[in-house]
Amino acid sequence: HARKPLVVGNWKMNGLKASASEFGRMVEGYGAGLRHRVQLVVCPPVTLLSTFAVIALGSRVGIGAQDCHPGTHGAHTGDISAEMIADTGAAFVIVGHSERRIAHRESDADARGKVKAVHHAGLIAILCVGETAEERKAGLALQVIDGQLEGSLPEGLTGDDLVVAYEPVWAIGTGVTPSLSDIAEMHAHIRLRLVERFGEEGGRIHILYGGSVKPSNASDILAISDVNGALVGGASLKAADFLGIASAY
Ligand code: G2H
Repeated sequence: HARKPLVVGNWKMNGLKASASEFGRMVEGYGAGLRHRVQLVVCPPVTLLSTFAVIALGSRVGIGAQDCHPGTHGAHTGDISAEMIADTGAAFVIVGHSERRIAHRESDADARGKVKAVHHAGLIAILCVGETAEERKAGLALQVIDGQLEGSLPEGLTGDDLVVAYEPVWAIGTGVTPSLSDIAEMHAHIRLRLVERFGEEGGRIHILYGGSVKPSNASDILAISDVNGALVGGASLKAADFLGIASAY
């Protein structure tokens, strides 16, 4: 893999202005020892994007949003476009997180429209895919992921436009993770599909694991081949935990 591993923090609906000091500690710790080994990205709520982008200036810590609207502008009360996100200084947008697929009934087609919008705005999409517990029990995990990748990815993406995050829905915020061999199987499978789809570029796309990553399990998970980093929720809120995970590299 040509590029640095990528560790992304997804703050979800957490964080107020006062959280800037915690983010500042992440930026400091990253500069102090990690920045040559790993790329760090934090996705705070949209209200903090500009503030965090200013704090991150010059540090090479990336900033991302957690969602966007597929359109460019217009009468969409409450929505945020990819261009608005770019305007804050952010470089990444998470798309199709299972919490959005479930709570906001987002489909693969919705995710596809958003990935396109992110691409057109010159940002990098972090597309989330993942099966439910029922789907895994029924032996359908690989098939479900195939369907999500097929349905959510527009044509013509490269390793510079796209990151894929595998997040089994049953591992999110539960403290439970798949076995290392199940993670390895899924990541190898996703790699195969990305290469089928995008040729050589498919080999350059980062594939992140997400779901209950913490400092104590990070080194085992991040050592798996074709795991090119992590998407971290709960454990990304505290600098000590988040930097502890990134230190696995
Ligand atoms: C999965 C993950 C981050 P957590 O949603 O996207 O959250 O690490 O809290 O399971």
